[in-house]
Amino acid sequence: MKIQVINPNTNLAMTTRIRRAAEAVARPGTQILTCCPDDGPASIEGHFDEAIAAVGVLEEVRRGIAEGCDAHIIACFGDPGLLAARELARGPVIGIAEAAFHVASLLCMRFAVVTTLSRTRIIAEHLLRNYGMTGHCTSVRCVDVPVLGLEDMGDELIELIARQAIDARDHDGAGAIVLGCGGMADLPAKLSERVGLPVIDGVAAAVKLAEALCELGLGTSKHGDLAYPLAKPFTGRFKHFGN
Ligand code: 5HY
Repeated sequence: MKIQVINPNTNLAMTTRIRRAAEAVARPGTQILTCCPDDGPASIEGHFDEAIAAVGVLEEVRRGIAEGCDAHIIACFGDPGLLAARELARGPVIGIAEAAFHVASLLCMRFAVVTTLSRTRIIAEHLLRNYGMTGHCTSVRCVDVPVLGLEDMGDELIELIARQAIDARDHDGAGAIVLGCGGMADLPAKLSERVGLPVIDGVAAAVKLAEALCELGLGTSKHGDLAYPLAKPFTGRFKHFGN
């Protein structure tokens, strides 16, 4: 089985962290193919970044389809381009936010999200609403660290996230914590021990869900809502999307 894991931003160090997290949980027979767009934002921290990054996601999905990938994972907590990617693909396409929400909802009555910047809280709230998960989420908390600042923080970052997670546990009624950034993919074990709750990283959750769907012989429904895009010419820099 080949699973494509796409980091929608262009930061190679973050792509490596995401790759390691995916490979750590993949079955022995699963090949993880990680990638990130050549063009696009170095990090995704708002609606504008998401919109630009979504085009890169779609280009990577097209490439993954051509390379025979069985499933595709969008490893950014905003799940940029998810539905458009599902129109392109026959295999499962899984966003790490949606994956993490569903896994967390199986473990507790109410989970909390701990993400990066306060300005991205609304993105997580929109996803919770769109995925029908609002009733399962007690709060979206932020550590107010830029996405690319996560890498160099070490234990300081653990403490910042743990503080929010403990407050969510003690004051919001959270029974589990969802990590709201692909750049936090290497932190669940340390945080779970520190906080005493299940801590879910969407990269790992998405890999296991993708494996399960592929092993069940299930892929994206191509009837109706997520049918392949209609054939039409595209012009200019998007000419290669045309058919
Ligand atoms: C992510 N941004 O997972 C999101 C996290 C966020 O570049 N990768 C990014 O803070 O929205």
